[in-house]
Amino acid sequence: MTKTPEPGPVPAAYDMIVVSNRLPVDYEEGPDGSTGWKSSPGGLVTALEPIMRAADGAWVGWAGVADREFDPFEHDGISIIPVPLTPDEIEDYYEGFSNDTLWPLYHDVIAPPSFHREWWDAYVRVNRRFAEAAARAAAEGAVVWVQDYQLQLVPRMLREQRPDLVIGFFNHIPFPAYGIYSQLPWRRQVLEGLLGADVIGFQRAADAGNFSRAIRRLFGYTTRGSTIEVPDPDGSVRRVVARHFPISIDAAGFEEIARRPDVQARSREIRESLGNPSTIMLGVDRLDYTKGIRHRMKAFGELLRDGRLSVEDVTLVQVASPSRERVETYRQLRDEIELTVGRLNGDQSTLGHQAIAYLHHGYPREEMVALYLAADVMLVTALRDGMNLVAKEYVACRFDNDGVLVLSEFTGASDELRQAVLVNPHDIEGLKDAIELAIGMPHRDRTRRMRSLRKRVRENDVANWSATFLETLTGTGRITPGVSEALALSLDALAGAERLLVALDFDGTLAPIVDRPDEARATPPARDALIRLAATPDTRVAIVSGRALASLVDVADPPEGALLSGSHGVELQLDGGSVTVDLRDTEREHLRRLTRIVEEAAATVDGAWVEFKPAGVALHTRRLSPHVGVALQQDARERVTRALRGITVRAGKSVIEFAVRSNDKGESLRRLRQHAGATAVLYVGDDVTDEDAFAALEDGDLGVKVGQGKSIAAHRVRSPEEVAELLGLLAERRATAVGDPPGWT
Ligand code: GDG
Repeated sequence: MTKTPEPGPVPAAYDMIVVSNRLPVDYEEGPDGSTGWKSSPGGLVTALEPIMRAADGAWVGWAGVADREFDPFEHDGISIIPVPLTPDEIEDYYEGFSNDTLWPLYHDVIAPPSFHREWWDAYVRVNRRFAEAAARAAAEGAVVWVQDYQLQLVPRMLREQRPDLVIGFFNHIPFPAYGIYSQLPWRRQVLEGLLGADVIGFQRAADAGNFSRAIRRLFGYTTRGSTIEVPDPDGSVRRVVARHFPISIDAAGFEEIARRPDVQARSREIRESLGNPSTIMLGVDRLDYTKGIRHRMKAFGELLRDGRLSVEDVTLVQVASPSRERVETYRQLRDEIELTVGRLNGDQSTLGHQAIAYLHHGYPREEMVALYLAADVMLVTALRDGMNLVAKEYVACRFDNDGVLVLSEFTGASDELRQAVLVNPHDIEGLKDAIELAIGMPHRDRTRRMRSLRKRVRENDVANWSATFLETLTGTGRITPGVSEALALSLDALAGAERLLVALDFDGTLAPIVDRPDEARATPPARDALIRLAATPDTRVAIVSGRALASLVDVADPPEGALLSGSHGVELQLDGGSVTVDLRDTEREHLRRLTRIVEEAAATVDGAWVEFKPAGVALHTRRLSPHVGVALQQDARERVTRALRGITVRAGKSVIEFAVRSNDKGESLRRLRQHAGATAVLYVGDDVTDEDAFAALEDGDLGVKVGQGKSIAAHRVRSPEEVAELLGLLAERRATAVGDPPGWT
């Protein structure tokens, strides 16, 4: 325990803030009256610590004790900002609304949720307090990452107070299907609260899907793939990303503990103290009705009763760590479980062998790891679980590649850990068979499965989880060089599509950016791959550019049969020739005036030039120094908005475009998809204007952003050279998937 710190000089403004119900430190009072703060190291803290330190971050949360106000302080290099709660608020907001309304509701009403208006009032009040604390602490443009179901109203409250912030939210528990969610009397308010975020993260794709469906049902907002279009009060549309980011653990940290000789010795000691059974089965859970503890005991009890297992050979160790003991449902659950354990042990144990070793305690992490190492079979039989980290921890500890994981299909972890023995815990017969299978599994099969599970857990560890989330949120981060493994997997899936559309931006994507736009050319390998793709059956290639169509044709030298979209979709060249949008008389007049205004602005600075397009003009500033360019763009924007109404303005890289028609690359991509009759689409782009196209992607499509910058695309590569690599891979795999066309191998 560290001493209670003096309220020290804490910087007033932070660039990165995490907001969660509980702080990463607990306030503790020792028996001798001493007080202090103790780290409560969880996966989240481990993942965020380095990021928080580097970003000079602060953590906003409750200290775990009632009615105590603490000043902000530093703990292990992280600034801590405690938020107080009164005993009534703990009862109504935390134990009530969070743990007796939302928790059971979001876990598919395994237990009946209670709905009380005074609980809701407390939830709103406490959420506001958290939002205000974060708003006070955040620097201009800071990133605020809100955690979990206790704080779903914070994103919107925060955005209202501080529209400058970048706000993320991660939901650690499932998000239920609409039929269940809609029971919540405050269903609209909660969704509105969440939509205040820029990125809303879920554990599974199915959770994100349920969330988007609820948004469509209750608000009728358009959703495209992982993007939700939220109309803002000023008439503009804000894009919110709702996607899955499966959380994980500090895999290397767990393995390190598991390799310690003292921990291994302890694991042998555990085995001996249980009477050296040939099989130790283990369950580790918070004592919670979602975890399926009763189901696993029932299955085990029946296997013993029917003589399929014997207590001489098999022992079940059940760690049930105390949880939410003031909530009535949890008290009842504890009674029921303890009754079951008592009966089962009474019926089945012998003097020398206990059927179940039941432990209602919390243990240090080392002890947990020793238990994982001792367990031949790990039982995770949750009825509903956002992820279940215990499953991943077991795998991470088994550096000996041994041990069998029995895993419920109703955990988020089962989406990734496919080599576990997957079970439906409601099917007791199936569960019994799975337990028998696990106990009797030959060594070779165990090793093969465990190796593959370990690879998965190593690849997606918690650092990867937080980096991926924050990258999506802020658009910055390290991009894996080349085509990442995840992207290669997605390309594989795409290559099998029935009819594929491969659509790409040109400048900065197929072609490196150059000073003179008429000199831009696709890299030779990219062009080669495009030609091969265009010649593959059921595959269409499209180039989607902001350039005027004529200029695009000149520089892109598109392959035979390619579809083209120029001027952000105002001009399309499909199979039957070129289609240019006809302008109405008023639009023509607007275009004439717009052109004059922008030319006048451009004439004030040497090196700027104007590009004429069918429905607009573009002012290029790439030959100017950045600050002169930005000032000129600003000047042009002001001149245009003073003189004309209804003009669409798009800022790109060293270019600002004004159009009298509001077409964008998203609309263009939808036209192209329809024209090609595509069942799946790949879109690759580097510019902000490509975000409209990413937003138009649907489930099963693939978006790849080139380079840094905020993006809703699911994947990234670094440069046009890597785009070429990606296209080469796709061309190869597509050819294999549909069969090589005649004429080339
Ligand atoms: C929620 C979601 C999601 C348990 N007993 C002891 C102990 N533990 C540790 C485990 C594990 C953690 O607690 C439990 O995490 P789970 O993921 O299994 O479950 P929840 O607590 O319900 O967590 C869940 C998670 O959030 C993260 O997003 O996966 O779905 O419900 O790390 O090892 N640790 C120690 N002693 C114990 O006695 N040291």
